[in-house]
Order: sequence, then C-alpha cells, then structure tokens
Amino acid sequence: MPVQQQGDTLTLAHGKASTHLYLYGATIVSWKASDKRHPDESIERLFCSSKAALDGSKPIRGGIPVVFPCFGAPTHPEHMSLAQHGFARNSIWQWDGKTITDDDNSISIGLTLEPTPEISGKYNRPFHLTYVITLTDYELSTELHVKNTSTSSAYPPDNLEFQALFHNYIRAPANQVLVTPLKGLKYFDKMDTSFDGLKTEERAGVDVKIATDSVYENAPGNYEVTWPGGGISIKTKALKDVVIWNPQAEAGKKIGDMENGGWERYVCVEPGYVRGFEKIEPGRVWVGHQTLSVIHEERRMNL
Ligand code: TA6
Repeated sequence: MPVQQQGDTLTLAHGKASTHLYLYGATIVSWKASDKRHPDESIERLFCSSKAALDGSKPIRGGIPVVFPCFGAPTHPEHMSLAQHGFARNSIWQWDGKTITDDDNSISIGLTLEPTPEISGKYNRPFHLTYVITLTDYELSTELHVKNTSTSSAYPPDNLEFQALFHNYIRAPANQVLVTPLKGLKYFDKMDTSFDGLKTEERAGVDVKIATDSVYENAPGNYEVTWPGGGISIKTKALKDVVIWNPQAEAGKKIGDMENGGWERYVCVEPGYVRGFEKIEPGRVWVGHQTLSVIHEERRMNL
C-alpha cells in the first residue's frame, strides 16, 4: 500500500522514499529520501525533536508545521484571538482515503481543513484549506490551497486576508549551513529588539552560527541550503518571503519541547507570505507551493 494509515498518522511510500505525517496540524514529521549517488540508502531529511508532543496537546516541534492564517503573534484585527502561527498547525485535518496520484513518478494525497466550532470561536471567517503532499524519488512537495468561501457579493469585496508559511525544519549541521541567495534583500531582524526597521543582507551565504530569526521580504523564491558534502534545494511559487530561524544554545535550551542540542541538527528555512497580508476575493483560491529536493551528495550527513 502506497499510503498507510495508522491511527491519526499517514505514511506515504514511493520507491525508496517515504514521508510520515500527523493529521494533527497536517504536520509532516519525516521525509526519507536517497540521492542519485546513494540510490539504495534513504536518510532522514527533516528534523523533529525527540521531545515533540505527538498527542495533539501542542504544535509539533519539527518537520513541516503549516502556518495559517497568521505568522508569529497576530497583528491583523481578524486574527487577534488566535495563537502564534495560527490554527492550521494544531487543528485536525481530514483525509478522504484517496490518492491524487500513485504512479511511477509520484504519490500524492490531499488533506482538508474547514471551520470547526473550535476554530470559528476564535476566527469567524469562511474558508476551505486543501494541503497537497507529493512524494517522488528525490523530492517532497507541499501545496496549500486557500479558498475564500464567502458568498457575499457586497462591495468592497469580502476579502480573506491571511498569511501562510511552511515552517520547514531542514535536518542539517546547523553550524556549517549556508542559505543562498539572500544577498541584497531587505529583512526584519527579530533578534535585534533595539532596531525596528529593515536591514539589508550583505552576505552571499547566510549562516546561523549565532541565534538567527530573520524575515526576508520579496525574496527570489528559490533557495539552496548547503553544507559540506550535501544540501537541499527549495523551489516555491507564490511565497514572496522567507524566514531563516535557528535559536542556538542559549534560546534553544529554553524551548520546552526542544531536545538537548537539537538546534545543532536543523535550520529552519521557511518560505511564506508573511510581510503584509495576501488577499483573496469571495470564491477565489490562492495556491502557495514548495518543492524540497535532495542535492546529490558527495558525503552523507551524520546527525
Ligand atoms: O519562524 C520563526 C519563528 O517565528 C521564531 O520567531 C520562533 O519563535 C519560531 O518561529 C518557533 O515558534 P513556535 O511558536 O513554534 O515556538
């Protein structure tokens, strides 16, 4: 079976590749893939903390949490009752038991989320989300479809205003990682509380050797996350911003569900629409997409 359901988790398999996810938050917690130089040996490409809560009591610390409809603490008037990063990552999504594709090239499924009484109590907007997950030999794609299901024909239009982001925890030797190409971009430095404006990135390759929490605006959409011997590339559509986050030891030790030393084993590279708000009119659908690809490795990671 290319998709196996066990309780509230799903595992998709395609050749040597596999991915494992929770319906809670539609959170992918594992992606195993080989590379062309080591075709018989799949290794883990995502980081998930061994202390992550997997019982639905809080968002999962690792993998690919889905951030919607607000990034960080809410700032939009319609989001003010929501928790940091919104409700998509801690709501239970539905799977219809079907595959979208299941052939020689890929396996793909779609999960959905609609307003529940719990969501509507805090967020009184009509919406429909579909999350499409596609696995190929060397790639994992995620795609968030956001539909404004309002039927209002009022003017001005009853727009749905939101932010969305894929909070990728890429398994990587954090102290050797470089993220490119970010040079020349404006970014908001969440670590520098003394400065409220935008900085300009001067580095050709961005590292996370010190605690980093940077929100880059109007970024190119395609990135490489590399370390000596390997890496992951990320290609996106409709996600104009990208966040680079690693807390390093001092802040990392204060994260209750972070395993000891976990910050040494990942870098978060998070494509999203998070500076300002995306707006869609009633009946319209917005689609944000990313594809993570293994860069064929000279050396295997040992993390
Ligand atoms: O995306 C980066 C960030 O917003 C950081 O500021 C950091 O707090 C991180 O997300 C984790 O947030 P969480 O709510 O999962 O603890």
